[in-house]
Amino acid sequence: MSSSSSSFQMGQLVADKHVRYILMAEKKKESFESVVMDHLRMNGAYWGLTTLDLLDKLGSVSVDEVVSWLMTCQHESGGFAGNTGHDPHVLYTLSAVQILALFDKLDILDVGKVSSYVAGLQNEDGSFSGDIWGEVDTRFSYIAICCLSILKCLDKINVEKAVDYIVSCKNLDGGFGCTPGAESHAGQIFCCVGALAITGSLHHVDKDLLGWWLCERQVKSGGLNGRPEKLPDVCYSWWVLSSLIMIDRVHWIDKAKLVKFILDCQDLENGGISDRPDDAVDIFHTYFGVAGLSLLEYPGVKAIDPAYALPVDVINRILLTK
Ligand code: GRG
Repeated sequence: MSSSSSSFQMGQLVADKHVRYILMAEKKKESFESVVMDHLRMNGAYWGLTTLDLLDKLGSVSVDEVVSWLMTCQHESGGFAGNTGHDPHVLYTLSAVQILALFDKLDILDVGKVSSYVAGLQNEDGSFSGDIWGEVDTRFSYIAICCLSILKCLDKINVEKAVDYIVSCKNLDGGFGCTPGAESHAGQIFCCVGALAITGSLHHVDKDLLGWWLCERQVKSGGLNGRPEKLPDVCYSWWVLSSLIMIDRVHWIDKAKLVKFILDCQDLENGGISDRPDDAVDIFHTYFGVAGLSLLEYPGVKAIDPAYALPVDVINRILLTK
């Protein structure tokens, strides 16, 4: 697809409405959505704030308010919880670190403490648990590696073993699952490819085989699914597309059709993006829709890094400084 504006004539991103939707979602604390999201508010904050930054509207929120709430979620172990008073988990720890990175506030952290919490979750076989309860999943390998890389503390873990474990989750179809032998799924593929990209280990990926599996995720409507025979969902615009970019095979899908699918999932009146056209919007799909458009180089959306899931300017600021 050419990146000329003529390719984007089919519909338009109602960016201002999405910004308003995100800012309102934060205020509606009594709503059903807010109540069910309460325990994972840290993830919600990362999705909302990153979307605002991609749309160049991060300045609409109070940094001090967000950062002081965020710090109340830190546990004495160094890990972060999904909300004040909850238990820490590596999932929320990455979101907290990503939010601080967005605001250029990483210096508020006791980096030694946070990185020790994350590194302490590595198991003997190189895998990672999500918290003290021990569930193992390649999601947690990605999260630990991404988090420690942002904090410049990858030397606190055994990277070689971490990579070996991820490679042991590779399947004959070229994809990756959550544990060895588990079915390939686009979400897990993002995690494994992302972790391999960050650690400079992409040579373990069979790029043509995986690229073929990933581009077969595009269905008639232009949307992407997460595995064969499943329905398309806007969130896979992120999981599949970011993986295709990291293995340099993004030209194998029809980008214009995917742009149209994402734009068709917008609530044109009240803002927000849903999983599929005409479904209810939520902040998760709003983020992944906008992030997908960013990967598709949609005009007016800032570029996002496919491995770190943060705007490229934020990642450059972190990685290019000592
Ligand atoms: C920083 C972007 C970022 C991520 C952090 C949490 C995480 C790391 C990655 C999650 C990867 C993952 C497993 C995504 C899939 C999420 C999802 C929509 C799962 C639904 O699975 P099913 O089986 O749905 O319910 P399908 O689409 O297969 O029918």
